Amino acid sequence: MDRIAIISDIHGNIPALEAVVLDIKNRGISRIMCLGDLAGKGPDSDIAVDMIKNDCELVVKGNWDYFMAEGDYNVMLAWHRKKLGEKRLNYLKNLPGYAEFYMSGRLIRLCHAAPNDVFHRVQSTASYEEKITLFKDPKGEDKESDIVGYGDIHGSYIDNFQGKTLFNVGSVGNPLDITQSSYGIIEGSYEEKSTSAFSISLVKVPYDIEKAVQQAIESKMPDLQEYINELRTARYRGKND
Ligand SMILES: [Mn+2]
Repeated sequence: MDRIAIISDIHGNIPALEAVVLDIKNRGISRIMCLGDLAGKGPDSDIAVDMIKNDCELVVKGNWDYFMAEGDYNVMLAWHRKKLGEKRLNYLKNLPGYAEFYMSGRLIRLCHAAPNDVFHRVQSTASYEEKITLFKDPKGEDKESDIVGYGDIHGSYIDNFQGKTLFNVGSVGNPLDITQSSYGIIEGSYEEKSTSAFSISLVKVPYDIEKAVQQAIESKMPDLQEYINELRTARYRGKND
């Protein structure tokens, strides 16, 4: 059996990333894949990119990674871009949109939001009609996947329907479901096309939120108060909606 940890949405929060990487190592798991949004929102996008580049065997692009590398200029983006520097921005720009492989006889696709679109947001409450579109072949051919894993919405869940399994690993650095870092583990036979047992588990890891808040304050980052509220409450921009 092979075990692979799947992490997403780090958003420059290093205490959260360190807690998750430690939890993964403590379980004896050596393989990590990342579903994007390494950068932006939090104070330390540069360190997040360096750690992910070093620790992960596969990384796909998120909408914030796109904003960083290719989005229109604004003051907030300029602050994060300055921290990232040209080399890391280039790394983010060249990340792939999705990854696919077989595990225990299932074709798995991993992406940030949708395999063909970093901006196509599918909430956990979306209809099956909407969710099923994520399984389509991003190349426009007929190779439907059996399983899709994604990030983007910062809240983890697993859903089974129409013979498919959809899972979201939540967010390491900016969780918006509960105030703990989130990631997933898939277990099965990697690159094996014959069917055997396969599992997905979703892990929640407590981390030092006040340390992350302190680092954000010291960095003098933009949108500071909104970020702090999200870390402390797991509510988007600190509001109930
Ligand atoms: Mn995100």
